[in-house]
Amino acid sequence: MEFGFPWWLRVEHFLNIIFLSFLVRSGIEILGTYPKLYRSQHTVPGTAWSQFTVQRAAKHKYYTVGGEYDDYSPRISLPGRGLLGLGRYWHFITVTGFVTSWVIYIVLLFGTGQWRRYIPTSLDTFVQAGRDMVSYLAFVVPEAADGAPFNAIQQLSYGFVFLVLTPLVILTGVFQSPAVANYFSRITRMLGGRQVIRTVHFLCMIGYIVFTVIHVAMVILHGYGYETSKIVFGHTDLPVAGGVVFTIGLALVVLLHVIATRWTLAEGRAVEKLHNIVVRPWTNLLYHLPARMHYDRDNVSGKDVVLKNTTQNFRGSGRPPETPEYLALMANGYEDDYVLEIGGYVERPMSLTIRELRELAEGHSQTTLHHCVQGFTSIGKWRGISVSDLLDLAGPLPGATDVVFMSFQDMGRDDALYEGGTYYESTPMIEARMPQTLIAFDLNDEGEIPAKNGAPVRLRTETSTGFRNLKWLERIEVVNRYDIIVEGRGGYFEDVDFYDRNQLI
Ligand SMILES: Nc1nc2c(c(=O)[nH]1)N[C@H]1C(S)=C(S)[C@@H](COP(=O)(O)O)O[C@H]1N2
Ligand SMILES: [Mo]
Repeated sequence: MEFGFPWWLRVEHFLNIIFLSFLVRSGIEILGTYPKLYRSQHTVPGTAWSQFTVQRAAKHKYYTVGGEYDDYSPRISLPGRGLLGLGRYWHFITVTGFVTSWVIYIVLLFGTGQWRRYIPTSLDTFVQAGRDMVSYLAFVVPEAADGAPFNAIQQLSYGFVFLVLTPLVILTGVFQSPAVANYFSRITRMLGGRQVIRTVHFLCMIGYIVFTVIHVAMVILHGYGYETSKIVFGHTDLPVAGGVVFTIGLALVVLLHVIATRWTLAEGRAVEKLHNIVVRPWTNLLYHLPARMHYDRDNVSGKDVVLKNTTQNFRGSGRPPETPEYLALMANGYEDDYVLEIGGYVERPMSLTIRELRELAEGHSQTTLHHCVQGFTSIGKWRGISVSDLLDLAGPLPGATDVVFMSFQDMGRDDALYEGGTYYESTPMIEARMPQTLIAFDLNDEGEIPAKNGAPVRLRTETSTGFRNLKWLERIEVVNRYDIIVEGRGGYFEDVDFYDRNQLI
């Protein structure tokens, strides 16, 4: 068979330079907001196996996570400056292209028989790769085997990148989604759990970077013009033109990065629109994966026995409300004073005390993993009543589309890190009706939820990232449209920052 360099392989090569560089830069932005890697699902401070930050300790004993952000220069990460939401938008926009083109590539590879260029058909390839290595170490460029496009080492390393590293990075990427991880619970366990998956995803990035460095060194060693002529024109006849065209191509990729970075820093909402067009069609499918994973808090895995006080170790994000009203509620014991109002587009508006909530819940609990969008996780056992049961009691009117949750907390007032007004969140009906969408009033059988984790009552949406799990819940309102509330994006962080409430990943 004639291998050569068919046009689709050359196009794929160029696209991959764009995709991988965008994925790495936006990936660094995401990692930077929580630059620590863990083995255990409880990301207890001090137990990271690796960290990429100079900040040693959290700034506050409980409200740790906001202060653990690192922001990098826009020259390094996309878009830089710790803009996690926008980094995620780019990561998912690029992923859409990267995965599509990889699937097409694999189909063409196997459809045309070109897979033989990567997959060794005999053990001799491995033996030959050993000889090639010795040859490289003596600074002699090893020859390609008869009829093959590359030597044995190249064959094996390219094959590894396309057929091992890429499927692995896609798999571990998909399982970053709480919706996927909670639905395919067996696979999540098999892969070692959320933090191991996050670590492997990171190591895949290191794999791509190491591969790229060696690959570029090899291209230079083999002859820049000769190699680029192959990947530009499909043959070795035009080494000068090949070198020039390829170098211009690389310069255009750099220019694309500069434009994308500046555009993102200046026009975040425009990037959000692009994201909504490209990414939402597939992230919306995640609404069809109801969470069903149950963790066992006492027997999560051998590594998790470091835990002494699980509730204290449950990470906290955001500061509790500081109004006299909320403080009085906490001081007086909210058992009697707190009432949860459920109203809006319902037949029977109602208010429920904690005691009533507890009776209606009939001891129901769920033990789940909290996935903060920054990357930390904590396992907690939540007692509460499902939103679906509450909706059945209140009776949504025909045409009700969303459920809005409002907090006692005003971010501008209560948290020096933020601006804006009341913290709120909304869920489309399909998510509100999921079995693990819960109104919780008890964490880890302690009889209550600690103030830092949302006392007295909070929302749990287990298919989604942490920011949507509203704490310090004051009121629930069923609505027939959410796009006329505040900025119309469905939640506090959606309005003031660049987060997508429909992005269950
Ligand atoms: N009212 C309110 N709810 C909130 C937040 C907040 O700042 N205010 N932070 C969110 C974020 S970003 C996360 S990760 C979780 C954290 O929950 P925890 O503090 O119990 O870990 O709460 C979410 N709910
Ligand atoms: Mo978060």
